Amino acid sequence: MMKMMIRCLTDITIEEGDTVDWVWEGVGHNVKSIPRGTFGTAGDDSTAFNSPFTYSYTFMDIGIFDFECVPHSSIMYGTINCSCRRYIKYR
Ligand SMILES: [Cu+2]
Repeated sequence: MMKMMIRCLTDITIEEGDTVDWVWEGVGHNVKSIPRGTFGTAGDDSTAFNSPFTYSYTFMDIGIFDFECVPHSSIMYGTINCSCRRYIKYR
């Protein structure tokens, strides 16, 4: 499991099956995937949550996933690069 703080310009690399935790340190934040619908906190753009609050999502697909905090989208956003596990699967 990977822990991260939601801050500006957050770019991390994980492996498929890893869980990312967004841990609130303040008030009035949310998480929306870009484009929306892949992951994110419940509610619409105006729905925000206050500390203490954690949003977790397990990435099962390889890809590049952008996200933002809608109320602070100009400064709170990032990219999660989900790569394949570093072993070869024989089936
Ligand atoms: Cu925010």
